[in-house]
Amino acid sequence: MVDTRPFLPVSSSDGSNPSEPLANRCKTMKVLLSIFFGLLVVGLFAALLASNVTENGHGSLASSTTAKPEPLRRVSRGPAAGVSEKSNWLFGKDDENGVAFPWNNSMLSWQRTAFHFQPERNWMNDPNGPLFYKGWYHFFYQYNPHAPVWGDIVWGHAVSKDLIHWLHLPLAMVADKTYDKSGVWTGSATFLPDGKIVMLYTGSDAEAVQVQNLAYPADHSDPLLINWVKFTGNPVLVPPPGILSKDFRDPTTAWLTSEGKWRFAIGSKINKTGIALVYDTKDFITYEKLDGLLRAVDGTGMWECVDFFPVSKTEENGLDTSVNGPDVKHVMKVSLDDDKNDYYAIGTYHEKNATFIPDDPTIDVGIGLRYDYGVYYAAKTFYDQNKNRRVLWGWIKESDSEAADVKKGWASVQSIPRTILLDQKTGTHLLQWPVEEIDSLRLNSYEFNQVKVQAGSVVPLEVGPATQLDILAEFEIDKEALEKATGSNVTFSCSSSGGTVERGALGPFGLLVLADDSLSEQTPVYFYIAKGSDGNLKTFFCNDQSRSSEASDVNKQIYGSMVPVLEGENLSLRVLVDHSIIESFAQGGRTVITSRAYPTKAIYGAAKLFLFNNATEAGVSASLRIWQMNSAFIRPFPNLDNKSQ
Ligand code: DQQ
Repeated sequence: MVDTRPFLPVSSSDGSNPSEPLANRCKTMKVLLSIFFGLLVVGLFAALLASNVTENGHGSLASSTTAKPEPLRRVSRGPAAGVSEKSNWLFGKDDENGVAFPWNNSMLSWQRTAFHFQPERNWMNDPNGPLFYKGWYHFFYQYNPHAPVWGDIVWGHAVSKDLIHWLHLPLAMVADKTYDKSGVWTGSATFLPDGKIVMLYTGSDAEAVQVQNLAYPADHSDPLLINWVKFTGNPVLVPPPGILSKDFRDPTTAWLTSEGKWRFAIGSKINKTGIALVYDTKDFITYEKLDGLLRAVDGTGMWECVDFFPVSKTEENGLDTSVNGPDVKHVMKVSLDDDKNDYYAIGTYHEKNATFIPDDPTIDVGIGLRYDYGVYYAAKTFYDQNKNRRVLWGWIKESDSEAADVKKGWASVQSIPRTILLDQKTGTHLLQWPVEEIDSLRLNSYEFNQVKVQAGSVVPLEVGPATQLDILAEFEIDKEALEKATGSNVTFSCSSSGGTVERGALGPFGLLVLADDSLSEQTPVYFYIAKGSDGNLKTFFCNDQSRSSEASDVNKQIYGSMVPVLEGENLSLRVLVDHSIIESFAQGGRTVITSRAYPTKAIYGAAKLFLFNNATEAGVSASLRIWQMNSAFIRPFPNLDNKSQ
């Protein structure tokens, strides 16, 4: 079941004949290899001649390839297989026959991240079954070993001692059984009281019916958990009556009931209502479907990757998934297949009837708050018993074209793992923050104190190349201007209020990241304060991608939402810039936005950082600490053959 050669080239299914004698196949292979390498050398030489890409002293592109624009071709296979579109295809209404920007190798290689988790090549999507075991953090993920587009999904696997420096391991599970022949899809891990692990995952079976399967480590004494066994009684669950065969997926981590049974949820829908089905089991072999639903919300469509966990009302640490009681709130998260965003609600779990009731039904799960207002999907948490915290992983997909992904040879990254806590000050929001281990990548730092940024100005921040940064910033806004500004009842929203070019009395102001000297490319990460006609202030946190790239075939949405700012708090920001990813956290992580930016000029040494203030009235003063960030050198696990197996 386990493929120990995940990163070797894989031949297509029609390319080999299993009945051919081995010696013949070896001979054919040698001939093919000689032809292949011959062609490769000629090809590389031709590519070198054609590319002619150099960098000048400042690292900016001196010249570039001018490959002819190509029509974009759609290859995604998600919808036919029973999940919706997985790649980014549409950028505008008429892009069905759109034309690709002539990306050159230099631009494309710059996009690869340095300290975010990515496989060496090909496609990745959802995080699966994260856990800590015998000194290692384990990360499994949806992976296509054959191409940089979604399809042929199996489980990739990597380990790390610190959630940052990852080492790739062989694939954990491949699609080798009837019950997962069309794909080994998303699943979650549960620790049993004796320390053993069970993994429940969705298989898309030979007929593309979604079923639930059980797997477990072949050898619990192996800290690397390299080999996995699929239970002989699989599938353990099939779609129940009333649920369509392609609407039954992504089991959660199980939690214990007070009767000692395990309980978990599975996402589904009935017509347009998103629902979470609930099952109890004593042994993960036989299961009882409960009559009620954990939650159902009209109009939200299919719920993917449901997550359900407790957060403490009183302490700053994470809680094991089975914890409940008066000092605990519960968080329910659903990934909405219809709009590809992760929504959460905070509320109460009622064990007796297995339901979740949100504190505020107007911001119920799927219609209220989001983990992240940018590119972030299919997130999953786990309780890290090593550091007594709950850690959140999320899939950050590409927002360029599939055609560009095929050229790059890879698609998608994972967010920096984030600790996740209840914000005890507001009680209404969660706080997400990059795990503390990321600080180990900090190199030289730059400090700027009380930098005055007048209304309508831009201030450069000299920090060297600005493609791998950790930025902490605080802004103070001119108090007099705050008081003087006239209120209005015009409603502001990041996505529809024109981005940073729309000026208000009290904003926008913040940072321009991945900007070139002339600011022809820039991605503003900013605050906007709106004063209502009642005199009340509302703060918004936004990310404007509209000028992030001169390329036409990338998504240029403006993202963001409201962020609560409490009495006495300064406006604060943390931004992680890692090549084509910008993860930004406002007010300690109450509102978070992840953007993908694909600049064509603001890359390598030409990527710069600026402060800006485009308000018409208020000046701001900014204090910052900025670190250059090291690479995490994510690579294959060394000398694996000598390790456990
Ligand atoms: N990805 C998996 C499904 C899940 C979806 C397939 C969410 O299990 O519903 O790759 O991105």
